[in-house]
Amino acid sequence: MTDAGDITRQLQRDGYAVIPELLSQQAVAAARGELDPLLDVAEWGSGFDGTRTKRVWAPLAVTRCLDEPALAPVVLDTVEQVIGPGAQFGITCAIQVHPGQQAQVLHYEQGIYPLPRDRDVMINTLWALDDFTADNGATRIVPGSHLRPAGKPDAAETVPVEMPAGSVLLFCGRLYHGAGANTTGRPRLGVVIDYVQPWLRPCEAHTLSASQPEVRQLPQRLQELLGPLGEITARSAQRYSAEQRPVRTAAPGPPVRPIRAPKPCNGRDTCASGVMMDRCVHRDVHNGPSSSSAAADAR
Ligand SMILES: O=C(O)CCC(=O)C(=O)O
Repeated sequence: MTDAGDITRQLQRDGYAVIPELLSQQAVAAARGELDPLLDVAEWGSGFDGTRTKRVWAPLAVTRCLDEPALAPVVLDTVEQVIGPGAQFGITCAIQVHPGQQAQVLHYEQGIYPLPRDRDVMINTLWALDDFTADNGATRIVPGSHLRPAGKPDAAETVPVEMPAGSVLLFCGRLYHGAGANTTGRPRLGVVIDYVQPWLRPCEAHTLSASQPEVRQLPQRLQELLGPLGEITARSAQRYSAEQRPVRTAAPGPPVRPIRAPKPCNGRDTCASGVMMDRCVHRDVHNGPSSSSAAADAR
């Protein structure tokens, strides 16, 4: 399946779609070759991420081996059809699920935003750089769960998305899913590239994770997705604004009174509170502690 219209319809109906072997085996091997050394030095995760799972966050800042999947035309067309124009990257991350890792807790990615579950604001892609199988930690999904109200489904409702290396799983930001348990002796490598509507703050600060001079050398489309060239155009702004808000001018407030610095105390004048300065409770402010205590001593 490589038609964005068909994939969009499947996403809307089932919440997910798989495009088998969209990446060539050479591209898979090249990506693995660049990611493996980064994963070797990556730390083990904890809690939600998994104690037997390693992650390389923001890989697009350090390698160009994922530009091809990140810019796959059929993926970008689908993203635009489902969540609209001007998308930017959300999370980008290489995820290596090692032997012994338990199944991840079920969740839905756009749950990071406190929004109602009545629309998709995010499309997730998970690229298999190993064959994904039921026993090596293939992502488990709950088909159709994007259309349900919030509430974690039962693990028994999940199905593993088995797919050969080079394939991509696209799923709605509302679909419940999680990495599966790896009961084999070999790690499973996948790359997550999420796309979010342009008005949302991405989970990662892509504009900071890569150096700007380097980012400026990248293809224009990649710069748009990373942020520096991203913009909410007039067209998309109209589409995303929940309502047309009138521009309000601020009501005139009381006149602003100038703030006067306190005069140094000379023991005769009155301070702003109307008290002679040598008796004023503010005298330490006017005089400084040492001179006011010197004045007290003199009395
Ligand atoms: O690696 C996977 O299969 C899914 C990981 C995931 O959903 C997550 O960490 O949010």
